[in-house]
Amino acid sequence: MASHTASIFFAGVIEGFYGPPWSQIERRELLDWMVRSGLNTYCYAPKDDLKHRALWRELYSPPEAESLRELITSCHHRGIEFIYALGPGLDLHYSHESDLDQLQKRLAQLLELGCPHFSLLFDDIPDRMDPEDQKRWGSLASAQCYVTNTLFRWVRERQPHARFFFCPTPYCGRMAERQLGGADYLDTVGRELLPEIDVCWTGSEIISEQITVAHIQGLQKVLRRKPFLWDNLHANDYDGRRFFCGPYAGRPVELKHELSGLLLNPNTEFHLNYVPIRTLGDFVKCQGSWDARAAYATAMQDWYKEFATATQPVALEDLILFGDCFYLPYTDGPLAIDLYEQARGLLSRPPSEWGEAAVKFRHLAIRLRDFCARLAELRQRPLFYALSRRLWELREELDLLIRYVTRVADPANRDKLGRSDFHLPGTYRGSFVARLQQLLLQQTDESFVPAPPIPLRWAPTPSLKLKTRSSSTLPCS
Ligand code: GDL
Repeated sequence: MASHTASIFFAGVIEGFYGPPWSQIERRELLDWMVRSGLNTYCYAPKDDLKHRALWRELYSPPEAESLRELITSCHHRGIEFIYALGPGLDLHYSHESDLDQLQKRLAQLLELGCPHFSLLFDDIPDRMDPEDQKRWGSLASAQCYVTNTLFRWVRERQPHARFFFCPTPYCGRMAERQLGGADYLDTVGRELLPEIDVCWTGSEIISEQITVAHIQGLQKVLRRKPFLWDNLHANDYDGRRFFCGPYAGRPVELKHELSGLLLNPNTEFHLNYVPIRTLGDFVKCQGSWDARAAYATAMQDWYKEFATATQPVALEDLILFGDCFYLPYTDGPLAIDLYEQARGLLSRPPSEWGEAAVKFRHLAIRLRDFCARLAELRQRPLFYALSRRLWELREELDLLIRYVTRVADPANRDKLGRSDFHLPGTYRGSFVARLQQLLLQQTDESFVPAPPIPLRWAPTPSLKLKTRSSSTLPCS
C-alpha cells in the first residue's frame, strides 16, 4: 500500500455542497471554529461557484482571485491546510491538449495565489465520454487517471509538498456496485492512479448512516491505498426542509486508522454547522470509545452561547429538544422521537383513553413551540435567518397538533370537526413540488410505486371565509 509523503492526518471541512457558497465572513468564522475544534483542513469545492465546475475553464477575475488569496492566507495564519478543488468533468475532453493546458492555467493561477494543495473532482458527471476519448482511453477511469496523474506531476514539480486528491465518478459502494463509470472502474483507478494521490470516498452510500472498518478495508484492497473520506453525513443540499445539527456519529474511532483523511461536507447554511464541526473535532481527537450523544450535549452547551435573545432568554434544555428535531439524516434525536411517539400514541387511541398522556404531550409540545417562537428574537440574526423557515414549519405543525389535542381532549368537543382557523387549505402544506412528491411513494425495499390518487386541488367555496393570520401570535387555546 502507498505511503504518503505527508504524514499528517487531514481532517476538517469540505465546502462541497450544492447551493449558495459561503461568504468570506462565514469562511473566516468557520476557520476559527475549526481551530477551536482541533481540525486542520479546509477544502474549497462549492458546486455552485461557476468557476469550480460549470465554467471550469475560466480564470478567476482579479477581485475573485483576491478573495481566494485572502482565504488561503487566513488558512495559512491559522495553521489550516487549504485544498482547492476543481470539477472539470461535466464537459472535459480528456484527449484535447487544449483542455489539459486550460487545467494547468487554472492550477497555475491558484499556485500564484499561494494554494498549497489541489483536488480534481469527477463526481456527479455524465459517466460516458465522447467517441474520440473513448477510442483513445478505452475507459473513463483510464482517461481520468491520465489527466489527474499529469496534473499531479505538474503541480509536484512546482510544489514538492503539495497533496493531491481525486474524487472518482463512482464515489460510494452503491455506485460502484451499479458500475457507474464502467466495469472495473475502481480497479483501474487502483492500478493506474499514482499512489501518492488520495482517492475520495463517501462510504457505502452517498449519505452513509454507518461506515465500518470492514467496508473501508475492502476498498483499500481495490484502491491500493487508504481512502480519503468525504463524509456527507450532515449535508442537507438534497432536501430543503431539513438540516442536521446532530453529532458526528455512526463511524467507529478505529476507522481513522484506515483512512488517509476525513472531511465533512456539512449543511449549506453555514450557521447551522456548529455542532457537526465541533463533534467532528472531538471524534478526531478521541482515543477511546466514541459517545456521540455525550459529544452532542457538550457541543450544544457551547452552541447555546449563540442563542442570546433580545428579551426573555431561552433554555439550554429546549435547545437540545429542538436540536433533536433536526438531528441526523437517518434518525431523529431521542427527545424528538419521544415527542413524536407521544403524539402518535394519542392519535391512535380514542380521546376518552388519553387521560394524563394528553396533558404530558401538550406540555412538551407547547414548550417546543414557544421556544421556536422565541428564536425570532435571536440577537445573532444570521443564525436566525438560517433557521427561520424550518422553525416556522415546525411551529405551525406543533401548533396544529396542540390545538387538535386540546380541542378533542375536551368531551364537549368530541363530536365536532377538528377545524383550524389558521391553516388555510390551498396555501398550507402547499406547492407544486409537494404535490409532485405525493405522486410516487418509496417502499421499504427502496422501490417507488404510484401513490393512490389524490384530489387535484382544493377549491375554496366563495362563502367560506377563513382567517389567514398566523396562529403563533395568538395565545394557545
Ligand atoms: C454528492 C455530491 C456532493 C453533495 C452531496 C450531498 C459527493 C462526492 N458529491 O453526491 O457535492 O453535497 O452528494 O447531496 O458527495
